Amino acid sequence: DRLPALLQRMPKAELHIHIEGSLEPELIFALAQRNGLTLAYPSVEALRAAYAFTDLQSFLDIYYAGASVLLHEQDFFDMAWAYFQKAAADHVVHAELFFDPQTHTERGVDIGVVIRGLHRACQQAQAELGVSASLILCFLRHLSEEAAFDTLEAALPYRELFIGVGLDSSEVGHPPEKFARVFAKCRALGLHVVAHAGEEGPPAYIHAALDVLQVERIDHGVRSVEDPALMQRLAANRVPLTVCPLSNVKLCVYRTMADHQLPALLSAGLCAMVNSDDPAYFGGYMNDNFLATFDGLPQLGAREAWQLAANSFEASFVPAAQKAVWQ
Ligand code: ES4
Ligand code: ZN
Repeated sequence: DRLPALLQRMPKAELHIHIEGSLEPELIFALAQRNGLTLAYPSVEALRAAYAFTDLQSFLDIYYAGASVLLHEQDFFDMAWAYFQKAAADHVVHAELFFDPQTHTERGVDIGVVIRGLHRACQQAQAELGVSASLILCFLRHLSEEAAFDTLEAALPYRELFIGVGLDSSEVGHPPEKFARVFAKCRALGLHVVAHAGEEGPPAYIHAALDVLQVERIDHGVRSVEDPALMQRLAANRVPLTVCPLSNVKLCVYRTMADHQLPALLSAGLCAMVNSDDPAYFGGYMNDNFLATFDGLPQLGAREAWQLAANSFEASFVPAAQKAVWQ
């Protein structure tokens, strides 16, 4: 079967990767040692054994604990550089990385330390791996809109080092409307805008992300299949959905990969594509996601593989001239 080789070798873009979610247990322990920190887990194996999630919140608790070893600019660089090497091996030629500044500023880390470290890794990825990369600052939706405004203000000295903003963390109970004003300000600043919606939250959150936040892409969005009118809207407007198959199975959005709705999204003409979300926690990077998805959903074949790659470039925030080269 030549499909696995096609999945691995086809050039693709990754548009939904939380860079803190690429922190492998080995690097968590190495950074803890380097920074003189003690972890709540005795070993790499004990930490990895704790990666058994029942829902989004059970994951987020351990994800924020893992990120607590990041203190210095070099730590952020090392984390992102490790990710770019994995991405390049999977023929990711363009990546748009989410980062969560509030996870670090709440621990006293300066936002400039975070952004400069990540930006330096992005520059080295282009220079040494030929991977183009940009940064998307995410607001934590379980915190207040005022905290998001404070984060945006602190990030403005680095405005040229990130291309957009997103909205992540605990979805249910924190609808898009909560962040209407801060997203309006971000749009006025010329930032791209995206939001997680319809991962655990209802289709109404996807409508609100589009109507109230005026986002250009929906992160996850898999619960749109419950709302036929929403499906038509997403297809007609080519609103991209950055789907993360292994994430959805690990967080029990679907019981098994065979239950995943990616085939339904593609059949309905939506601009969906495959992403890794938090690869260190969910069982792998881009190629692992493609292999698991096509293995669990045998109705997907070479035609869909090509469509997913084309969709990833169409949905990316790169200039049209560059898209034309990749597509
Ligand atoms: C996340 Cl899978 C997921 N959903 C929402 N927020 C997140 N942050 C990191 N991974
Ligand atoms: Zn995500």
